[in-house]
Amino acid sequence: MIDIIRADITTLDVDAIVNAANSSLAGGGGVDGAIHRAAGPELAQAATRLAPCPTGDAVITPGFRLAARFVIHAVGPVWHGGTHGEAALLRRAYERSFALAAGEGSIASIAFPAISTGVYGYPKRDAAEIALEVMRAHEVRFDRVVACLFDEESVRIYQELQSGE
Ligand code: AR6
Repeated sequence: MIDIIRADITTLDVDAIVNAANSSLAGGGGVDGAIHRAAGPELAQAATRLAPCPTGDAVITPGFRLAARFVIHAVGPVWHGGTHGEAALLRRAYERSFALAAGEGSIASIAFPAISTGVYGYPKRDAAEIALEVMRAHEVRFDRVVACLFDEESVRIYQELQSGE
């Protein structure tokens, strides 16, 4: 069962947190800014060495000052109305994050924010359907998979989808 919580993802004691990054991997606003502030400047140094990261892909770095040992920086799509491959790109961002987590070998717990649903404008319910579908497909390989949400509406949407509404 996916663990749906409302929290600041930077506070979580999990092996890896996923960042909703942009291709430059240099930090930004929203959850990206919060993660970079909490991890310290080493995070941007490590991440930008791996830039640019195409939309729909992800890279992995250490978590530096975070409790999480790793940060997986995933680049979700900007919403352009839904006819520009957004769904496939969002799905790939989640899939690539799981592939990196599995490939690392020592990641048993992982937390995801609602990628693309802030500044990037992806409709929350459509994004949540994709996020939960990919999380469910991979959860058996992990002790804990967390959907870490920041706003009440996202929590309600995820809970509704989880309960089959
Ligand atoms: N913990 C968990 N979730 C959070 C946090 C937090 N501390 N802060 C915000 N959220 P966004 P995007 C939620 O805009 O849409 C950045 O500038 C937020 O409520 O962070 O993928 C990057 O550098 C929303 O539900 O990411 C990129 O340029 C979700 O995280 C761009 O924004 C994602 O919102 C990426 O846009």
